[in-house]
Amino acid sequence: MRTSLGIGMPRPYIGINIVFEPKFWSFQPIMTKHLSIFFAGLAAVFLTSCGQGDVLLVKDVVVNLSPVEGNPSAGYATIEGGPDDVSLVSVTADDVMRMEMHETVEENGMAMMKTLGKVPIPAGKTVKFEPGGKHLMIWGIGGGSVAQGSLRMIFIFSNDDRIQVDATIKKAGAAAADDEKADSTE
Ligand SMILES: [Cu+2]
Repeated sequence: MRTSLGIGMPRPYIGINIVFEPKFWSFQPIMTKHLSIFFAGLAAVFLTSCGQGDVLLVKDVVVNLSPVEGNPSAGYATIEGGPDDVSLVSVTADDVMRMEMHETVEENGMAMMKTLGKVPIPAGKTVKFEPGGKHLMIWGIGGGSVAQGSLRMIFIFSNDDRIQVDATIKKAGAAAADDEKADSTE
């Protein structure tokens, strides 16, 4: 009994090794091929969605620094809509006291400022914050940001996208001065 088991035991192991190893190796190229087809498919999906050009993004962010201490500065930006309609719900920055979204509107021949709770950003459309229209009103920009000439901001959207940008701080020009005059009528 013992002797026959002792002799018999190694044989199945040898058999398994010899029979299964070549099969195992021959499976590998097939699996790799399937995986590469899978990844190629994924890449195609990503390329397709990128190819449409509808990626939510924020660019050309500029702050026109107020020349008058205590007066708010104005911020401008270009926002390109993504694949879906969203709203810009807030713009924040760590290094400011307060920031609001405003729109300059004309009422009875007078330029007035209106606070905006949210700004619709339609899919694939460009929305501009620019002098005389929508703008950011910024109070109390930190001296460090002013000294380095840039202010880090986060644009928060209704789909929970948060886009961080470094706005260029420009010393006050004519456009900024006009905007502050309008703001003082608030
Ligand atoms: Cu304003």
